[in-house]
Amino acid sequence: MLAASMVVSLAVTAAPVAAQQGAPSIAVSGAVPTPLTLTATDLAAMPRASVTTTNNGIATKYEGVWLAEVLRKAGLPIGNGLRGGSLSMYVLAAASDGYQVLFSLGELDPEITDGQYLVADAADGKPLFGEMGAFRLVVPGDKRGARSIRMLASLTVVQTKR
Ligand SMILES: Nc1nc2c(c(=O)[nH]1)N[C@H]1C(S)=C(S)[C@@H](COP(=O)(O)O)O[C@H]1N2
Ligand SMILES: [Mo]
Repeated sequence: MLAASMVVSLAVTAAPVAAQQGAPSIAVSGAVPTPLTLTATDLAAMPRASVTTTNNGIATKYEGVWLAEVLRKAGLPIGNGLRGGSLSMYVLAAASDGYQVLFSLGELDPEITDGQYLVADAADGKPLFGEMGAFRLVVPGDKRGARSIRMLASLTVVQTKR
């Protein structure tokens, strides 16, 4: 009797936990026409790009999707349409450990700067995992890796102009 009731209570508590532990994703929200929740499957279906970083002489090839493409998918005017009010927008990238990094929308537009901002889901041919998290925003042009936010969980777009 006791064993049977334990089995039942385990089953009841395990189901919600499994639902919470669904595929890792990046929430794209805020001042965007089309809020998104992107999983690795979604990123795999988007235009792919890669960058190589070198850290203490060790090269790492990150693969993923340009951040600009993610923002375009969320309906932002990347490219020719990025002008006027869009240039007073920013993107707050946040990780599951609480780390946050801020980018202006203008710096992320490949028609405005040569900056590279990759939403990476793989390194050296393997999916990211562990303390990297499933996703990392890699900024290879930076002198230090401080803005290359691991465990990327959300991108919140904010319009400052009123
Ligand atoms: N989520 C998260 N990302 C982070 C950090 C962090 O504390 N949390 N530290 C940053 C800093 S200060 C550096 S220098 C790099 C280190 O990345 P690396 O281990 O690939 O060299 O990660 C960056 N990304
Ligand atoms: Mo750092």
